[in-house]
Amino acid sequence: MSDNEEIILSELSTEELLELMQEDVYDGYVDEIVEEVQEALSRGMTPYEVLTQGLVAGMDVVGADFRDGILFVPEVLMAAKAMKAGMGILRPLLAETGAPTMGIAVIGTVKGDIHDIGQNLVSMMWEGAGFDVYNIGINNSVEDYMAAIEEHNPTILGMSALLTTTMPYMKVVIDSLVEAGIRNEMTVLVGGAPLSDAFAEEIGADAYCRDAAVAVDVAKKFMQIRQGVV
Ligand code: B1M
Repeated sequence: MSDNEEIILSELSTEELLELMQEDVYDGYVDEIVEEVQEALSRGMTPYEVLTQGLVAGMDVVGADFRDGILFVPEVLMAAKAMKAGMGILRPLLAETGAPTMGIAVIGTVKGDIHDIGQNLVSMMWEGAGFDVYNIGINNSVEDYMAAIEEHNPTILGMSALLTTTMPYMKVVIDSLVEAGIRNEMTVLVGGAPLSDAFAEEIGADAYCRDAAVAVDVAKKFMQIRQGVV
């Protein structure tokens, strides 16, 4: 909101606060988002509620308007910056569960793709669930994944792709794991808006994760299977 300075956050209902947060993600207002996230947390909302009902909900509208040609790359970059500022506050809170290590995870966005908000969220949520997470960022080639696997010896490999043009690269990575004889040493989980269960199956991944919460549940489930618990 452009006239945000006139708004007294503490006087808003929680519903209004969340609406404002969504609008300010849309408008790319970093300082306002920081204040609103803090206000929402001070009201007792959980970090996950603030994330999903405020920041992610705002980014959903950005996505729809980007698709429809109402917003363009510079505006979307500003929205991403505001979203990241909010996520910066939530990150330590999501991670602070003190849970014992569940396993080691490497996650990164595939080659040709620079979208990282979703995979950063998954990283944070995995950390919060007790995984040691190595986030290798964006635009990862097979060689990048292999180097990270060699260095960290993960039990879970997560890959993210947001573009229909980059999602096929996930299969290139999985095929390389098979060729190297290490595919069965880890669980491969994939995610990103254009993917589906059928796609994950087709490329030989263990599962598709619709969102970060699902990514946590699925990762835990596979860890239990590996440990012979279920
Ligand atoms: Co991009 N972009 N973008 N973009 N962008 C999309 C993806 C698009 C759907 C927009 C649209 O048209 N509606 C469209 C793709 C169309 C398609 O392929 N079918 C698109 C396009 C076309 C492009 C460009 C080509 C635009 C251009 O230059 N003309 C370009 C490509 C750049 C590249 O990668 N080479 C581009 C660029 C950008 C920005 C740089 C401006 C910016 C990215 C900034 C950043 O990430 N640092 C951007 C953004 C922000 C988006 C949208 C608007 C939002 C993505 C996002 O962050 N969502 C997006 C529209 C949309 O997705 N609705 C769009 C919020 C995030 C929390 O959700 O990433 O889905 P998401 O992650 C979720 C789940 O998918 C899942 O969990 C997450 C949390 O719940 N998940 C995983 C994700 N990864 C996972 C990994 C896992 C598990 C779960 O591993 C186990």
